[in-house]
Amino acid sequence: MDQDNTKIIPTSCIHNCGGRCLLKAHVKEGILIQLTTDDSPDTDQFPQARACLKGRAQRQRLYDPDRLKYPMKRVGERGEGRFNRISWDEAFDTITGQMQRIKQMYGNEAIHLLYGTGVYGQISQSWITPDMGGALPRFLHMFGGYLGYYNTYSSACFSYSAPYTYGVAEGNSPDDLVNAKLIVLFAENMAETRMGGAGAAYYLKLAKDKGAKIVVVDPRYSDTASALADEWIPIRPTTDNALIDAMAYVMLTETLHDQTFLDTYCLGFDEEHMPPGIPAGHSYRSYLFGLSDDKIVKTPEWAERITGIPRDSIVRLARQIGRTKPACLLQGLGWQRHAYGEQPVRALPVLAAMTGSLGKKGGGPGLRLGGHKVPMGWVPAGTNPVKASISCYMWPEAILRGKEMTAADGVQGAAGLATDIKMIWSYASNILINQHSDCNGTARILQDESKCEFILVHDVVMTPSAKFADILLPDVTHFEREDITTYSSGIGYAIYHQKVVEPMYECKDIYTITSELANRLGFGNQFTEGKTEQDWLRECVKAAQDKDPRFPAFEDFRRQGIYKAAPPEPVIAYEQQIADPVHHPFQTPSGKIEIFSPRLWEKNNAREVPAVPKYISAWEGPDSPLTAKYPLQCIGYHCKQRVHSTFDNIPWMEEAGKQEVWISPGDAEERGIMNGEQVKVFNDRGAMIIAAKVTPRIMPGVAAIPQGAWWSPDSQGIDRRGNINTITKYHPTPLAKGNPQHTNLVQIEKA
Ligand SMILES: Nc1nc2c(c(=O)[nH]1)N[C@H]1C(S)=C(S)[C@@H](COP(=O)(O)OP(=O)(O)OC[C@H]3O[C@@H](n4cnc5c(=O)[nH]c(N)nc54)[C@H](O)[C@@H]3O)O[C@H]1N2
Ligand SMILES: Nc1nc2c(c(=O)[nH]1)N[C@H]1C(S)=C(S)[C@@H](COP(=O)(O)OP(=O)(O)OC[C@H]3O[C@@H](n4cnc5c(=O)[nH]c(N)nc54)[C@H](O)[C@@H]3O)O[C@H]1N2
Ligand code: SF4
Ligand SMILES: [Mo]
Repeated sequence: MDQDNTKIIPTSCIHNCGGRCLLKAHVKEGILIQLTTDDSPDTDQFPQARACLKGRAQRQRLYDPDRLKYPMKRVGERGEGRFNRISWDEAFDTITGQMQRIKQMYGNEAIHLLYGTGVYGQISQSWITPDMGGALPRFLHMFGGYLGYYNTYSSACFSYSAPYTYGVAEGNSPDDLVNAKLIVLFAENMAETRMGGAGAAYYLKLAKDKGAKIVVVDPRYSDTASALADEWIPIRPTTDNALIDAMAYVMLTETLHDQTFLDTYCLGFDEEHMPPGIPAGHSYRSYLFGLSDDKIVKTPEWAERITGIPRDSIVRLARQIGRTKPACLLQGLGWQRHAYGEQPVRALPVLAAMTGSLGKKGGGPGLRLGGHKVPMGWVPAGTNPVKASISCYMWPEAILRGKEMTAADGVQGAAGLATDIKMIWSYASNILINQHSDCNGTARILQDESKCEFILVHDVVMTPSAKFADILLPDVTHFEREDITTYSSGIGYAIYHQKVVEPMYECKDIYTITSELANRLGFGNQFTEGKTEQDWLRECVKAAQDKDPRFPAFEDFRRQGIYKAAPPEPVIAYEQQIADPVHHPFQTPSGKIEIFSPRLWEKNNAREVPAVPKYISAWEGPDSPLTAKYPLQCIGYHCKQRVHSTFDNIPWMEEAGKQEVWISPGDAEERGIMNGEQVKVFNDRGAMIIAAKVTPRIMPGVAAIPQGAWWSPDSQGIDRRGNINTITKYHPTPLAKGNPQHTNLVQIEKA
């Protein structure tokens, strides 16, 4: 407390940005008057958990006059956004009534907990996986369960296909970047996607200071490329496999590869190392040299035609990688949010293996960065009595035709679904309309009340998804409750966020809501065990202390707000497997790095799910017949001004990054478009009006829109804010059933 009665209370920022940053709330007379951030010494080992622009703007969210203030029920058509105020009593009665009715009529499997990533915390977590806990899954499990999901919108193709190569996906931790001589980033824009002070972008900067060469392969001259790269290689979206194939071809023909490494650790690189029973011509090498079905030799000239990258650049990059051993080849998630997003994920590891870069400092397996972990307990959720789950992306299909869905549609845990989805619980999620593909198509599904009969939304503001609620509940922000958060990509920090102001308006947090619902449903005591939020948090810390004896006492942790677990050394992925392959095989069936995957071979779908990673021409890719009508490839990207859709309603953020479509000068000139002019971006699925950013920072033939803008259709159905999901397609990827939201063809014209 300083002399003018201002208290400084540690808190955090809690959204899904891959970071986790410390905030310090300056509170005077119950009002949060200022936010500052981590000012402890900034060292390589313990970088400050400094907040980015968004964390520092959190007061704008807390005191946003448009916050939801009381429970409401829908009075207009679904999606229209007309609501009446109701009491909490009525809200609770309606929810328990609907839950019981739906359970009785259709069974618990008809209740779907929607993917949503707005809140991270050991009590209030919104993104739920079976190994996590939290109040919401605990409550739903006790009610008899719900239809859950696997996959994420983030990394469906990555997480699903990397294990086919490696068994378990690992990566070197970000603090190892400083040991690298050459870092090649594919579809990885960490300057925007890992922005916190303790994030990967910080280590990339340290690596550059130490002399690492940095190359960025991206259709856009991203912030990472502009701030840190020595070279930018623009590429047509969906074509990275062709680039990688041609580089592998160059390395082989110039003998730049490490044959001993391949012979020792890999399955299926060449015909000499194939699993038994596979006919000749199916190794990766045969594919490169035109000895497999397509008969095409994967030369740099071939790749130039597909990728748009000049032949000489391909050869130069291949030599640079081949001559720098180890090389740090890193993938972001941008290239796997595509039509055949499974393929590049498994292709880059081939180059990593060819250069023998695995298991070494300054190298890596060609996957994503890994990280240091910090132990922490959860509010225990128990297990879900409903065993079936769907890919998180396929819920609209499960509303329309759930009963028909089987393993072929990606249903896991059961042969098929017993019912269509009849109720959606959407907590801290804008997936319902904004973040899922094809807003117009999704709206049509949701508008039909005979399909999904009840939609519950719990958020802090009237988002586009909130407008589709039948019952809309106002949440507190994390400043108005207590929790602990640990999730961060890279560095192992745990952060305690204290309640810094009292709950505003009639807002209620998820623990209070689920406790009250449990009471009314008759299992209140079992649910709460008589514990307050803080009691649960003490148990979470106790679990952490059991695993890490240095974890501070609860009161100290709460007062300090942050615990920085000491990372002794960088994590080096597959270090043991490389050092001692006999005792530490890879966790694949063969124990090898499966460049050729027998498990994929058995899928018997060589065109869309090949056993070795291949270039597959995308359904809305650069050589699709649809380019005649819609000639531009339109990708989205994750931008610094928002975390997805969170912060889109905060005007300050528009000053940091505008909502505009990137278009190259040539494409703009052809269409008579000037920088800053309003343009129409459209295809058969929808249209939006948005400002044009005419810039050489994007590859000709490609357009890019920052994802996450709030879908705002006018009376004609034309989106006026520029939500890229107006034009994205619902089309699950063949293997992972993931979201190909960066694969879209559009036309752009003057508005
Ligand atoms: N076209 C396209 N679509 C995409 C992507 C893309 O690249 N392109 N990216 C995808 C990815 S990777 C992801 S992870 C998803 C993310 O999609 P979502 O998980 O929906 O993420 P957000 O848009 O941030 O929405 C989170 C919601 O939480 C709310 N929220 C924030 N704080 C609180 C709180 O304290 N309490 C409550 N109750 N609510 C809160 C916000 O208002 C917002 O409505 O989007 C996916 N959609
Ligand atoms: N500030 C901020 N940070 C975030 C988020 C956010 O919304 N805002 N979201 C967080 C979440 S949940 C996630 S999942 C991650 C997402 O992280 P990513 O998925 O890695 O982010 P994207 O911006 O979708 O893609 C990264 C880059 O890939 C490029 N790209 C797109 N298609 C291709 C392609 O075909 N080939 C190549 N080579 N490049 C391509 C894009 O131009 C972009 O620069 O970010 C996290 N961090
Ligand atoms: S990097 Fe992420 S957690 Fe950190 S302040 Fe920014 S938005 Fe919040
Ligand atoms: Mo994500």
